[in-house]
Amino acid sequence: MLTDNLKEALRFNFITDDNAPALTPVEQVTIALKAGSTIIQYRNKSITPHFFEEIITIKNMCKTNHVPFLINDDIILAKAVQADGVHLGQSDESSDIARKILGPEAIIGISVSTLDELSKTDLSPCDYIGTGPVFPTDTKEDASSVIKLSGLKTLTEKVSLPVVAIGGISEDNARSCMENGAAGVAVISAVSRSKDPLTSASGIALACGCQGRTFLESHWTDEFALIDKLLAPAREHYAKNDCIKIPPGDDTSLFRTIKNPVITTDTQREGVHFYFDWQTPEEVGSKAIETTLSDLAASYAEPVSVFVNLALPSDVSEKTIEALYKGIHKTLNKHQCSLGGGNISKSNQLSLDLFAVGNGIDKLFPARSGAQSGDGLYCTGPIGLARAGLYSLQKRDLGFIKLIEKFKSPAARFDASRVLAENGVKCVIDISDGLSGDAHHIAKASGISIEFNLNTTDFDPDLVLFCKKYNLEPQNLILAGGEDYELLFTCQPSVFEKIKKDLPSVIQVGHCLPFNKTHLLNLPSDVSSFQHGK
Ligand code: TZP
Ligand code: MG
Repeated sequence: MLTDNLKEALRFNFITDDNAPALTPVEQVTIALKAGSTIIQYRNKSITPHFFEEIITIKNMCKTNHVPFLINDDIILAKAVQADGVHLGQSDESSDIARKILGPEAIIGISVSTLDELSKTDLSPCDYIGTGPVFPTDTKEDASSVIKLSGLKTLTEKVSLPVVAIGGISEDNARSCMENGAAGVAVISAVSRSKDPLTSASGIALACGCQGRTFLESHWTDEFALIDKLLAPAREHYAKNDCIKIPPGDDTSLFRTIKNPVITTDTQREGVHFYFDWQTPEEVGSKAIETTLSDLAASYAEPVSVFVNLALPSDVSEKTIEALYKGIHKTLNKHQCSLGGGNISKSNQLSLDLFAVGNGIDKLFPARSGAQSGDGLYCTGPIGLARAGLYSLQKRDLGFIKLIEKFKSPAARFDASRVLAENGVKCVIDISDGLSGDAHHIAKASGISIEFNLNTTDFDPDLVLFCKKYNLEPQNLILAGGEDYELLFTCQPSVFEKIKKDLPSVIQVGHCLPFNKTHLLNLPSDVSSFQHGK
């Protein structure tokens, strides 16, 4: 941990009291965090495995509120619950072993009360010292003798590590500890057994230069209550949707007859398909629906219902999940599609598995195998923008708003899909993998070759500006960039002329030829298809 951050974090240590008459450790920590405690230590002198849930709850509360969480005495427990560190006593395992087990980032504190103990303690693996009791205390029966403020001062002058004062600390004397060299104070009973714990904790916070915080509610714990909450808008929608007979919430959803059922699935994984660094949970939810429905648009199917299986790490807050579902519901509503149901399970990584059901049209099911030699290759709008938008975000260059929007908020092109269907277009695919990758899918499935003819006058002006700034070739982003979710299609040039009247943004990007050695012709050698995660 950075030294400056650690010093700040050590100002107000709250240590849990496993024996407090009125407040559970979870209640104590809630109050301490609200008051402004900067680090929490879990201390329980009669610990059994039974307390595991309590520890995890407190750890999650700390994580949500960005406060480090330490375990008292037990290095293995600290490792097991992935605590931020450990506080060791003189008779516990050595700090050297703690460092080896918990790693270089862990916070390791050690109790040192006297100069004699100081001379015998290896401080090199430690980040801070806890010293006391500074004042008389009833909380620790085997505490050594009181060292008073003078003892505290002597110790702080002898060591370069930050020193935390402990023992009998209250709102009345916390400031004096800071004035005698302490980097912070550690408190148990002045909070856990106070008649007015929040006021006492706030007084201590003030004395140590800390501020109260808006307490962020912790993580999801009750799967069923959460599912209920998340499905509520879907039940409202059910009343208006004549395709679903039984609303979500039962074991299955019963659909009225869907004449031409079209079904598709998609996965969105944090760190592969989305990053909370630059996408809000609402944007992630919205994009997950658009990208899944985009496959229906490419199949001329009107969306009916989407099922979402959510894999959730336990430290994701309910607020984040609700925002994710706000995006999901908003986008489903936009497409007059319902949430059919889903599931939530615990996982190490946040991801969404989505399944969409649509109603296709009679007689025509467009396929990637439907291209013929003599067809043109067309696209419903400018491409390469989403990849450029992703680069802008990675470079923290937020000026390219249109490009960033295209990456963050693509739209499933149902408007274009209807026009293509009306004109009998037989070969359609949505561009998720980049023009070259998706054109290759078409060429291979249709047994033809595709020659690209990109027209520079069709290049999006923002894309051109971006490429100029970063010395990139627009055609490389167009051919290899993914996630535009425009529709790529082939048809006779005469059909294209008709389509263009209804969809002016349509552009030609190539044409189809009889198969000639390789499926893609005229492809720059440095272009490789976009792959997620690369
Ligand atoms: N170590 C030295 S004194 C002490 C510990 C754990 C007890 C601190 O508790 P309180 O109630 O804040 O005096
Ligand atoms: Mg101890």
